[in-house]
Amino acid sequence: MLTKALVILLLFGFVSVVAQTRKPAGHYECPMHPDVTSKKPGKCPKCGMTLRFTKDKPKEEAPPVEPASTDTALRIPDVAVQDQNGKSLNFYTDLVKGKVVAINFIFTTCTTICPPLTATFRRVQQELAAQNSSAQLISVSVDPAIDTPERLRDFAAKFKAEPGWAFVTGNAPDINSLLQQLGVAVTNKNDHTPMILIGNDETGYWTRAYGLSSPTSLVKLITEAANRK
Ligand SMILES: [Cu+2]
Repeated sequence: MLTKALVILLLFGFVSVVAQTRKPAGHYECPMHPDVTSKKPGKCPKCGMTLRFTKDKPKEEAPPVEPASTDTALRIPDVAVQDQNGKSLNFYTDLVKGKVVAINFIFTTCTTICPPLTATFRRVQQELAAQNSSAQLISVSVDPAIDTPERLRDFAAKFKAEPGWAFVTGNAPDINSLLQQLGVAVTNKNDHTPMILIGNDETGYWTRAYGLSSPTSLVKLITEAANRK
């Protein structure tokens, strides 16, 4: 009886070793939470993003994503956009130039991370207002074909956005080039990242942060950006 069980156990071990050597070495990983890994495809339990197939690193693991990294060389394109009131604006000139801004990336039909991202921004706006901060918030649609200014206006109203928070869309080529230059372009909108760009245009200081961090820690990063000389 014991020998039989042992044989079966050994056989299982052998089969699984064979199966593993035949599979390409890799695993599924959340683009935003590298600590969330899985052998099978699925969604991240932390943010709901679709896990991406990632080849196993031969030796050294990639360094963990830092909460914020500086990006001083960032160029903000001046593409034509429309805000939630249907107003035509130039992205850099009207929304960023000379300002301290925090930018996130959303689409109104998103059922995963955009509602919590937007709720976080709402609380960031309240905390900034309480501190008399002049920092501005910008939410860029990653789905400009669907997200008309009207849809953005309804979305903004749902999250009680106050003035000083622009929701922008535009024609697809313009928005795509904007996303590309900000380093957040994705081929599938559902793979969009919960990343927030925080910057101080006057000093050219830019940093990236995880968009689902606590509002307080985001406000701290925005205030730090504002105080950069
Ligand atoms: Cu989303």
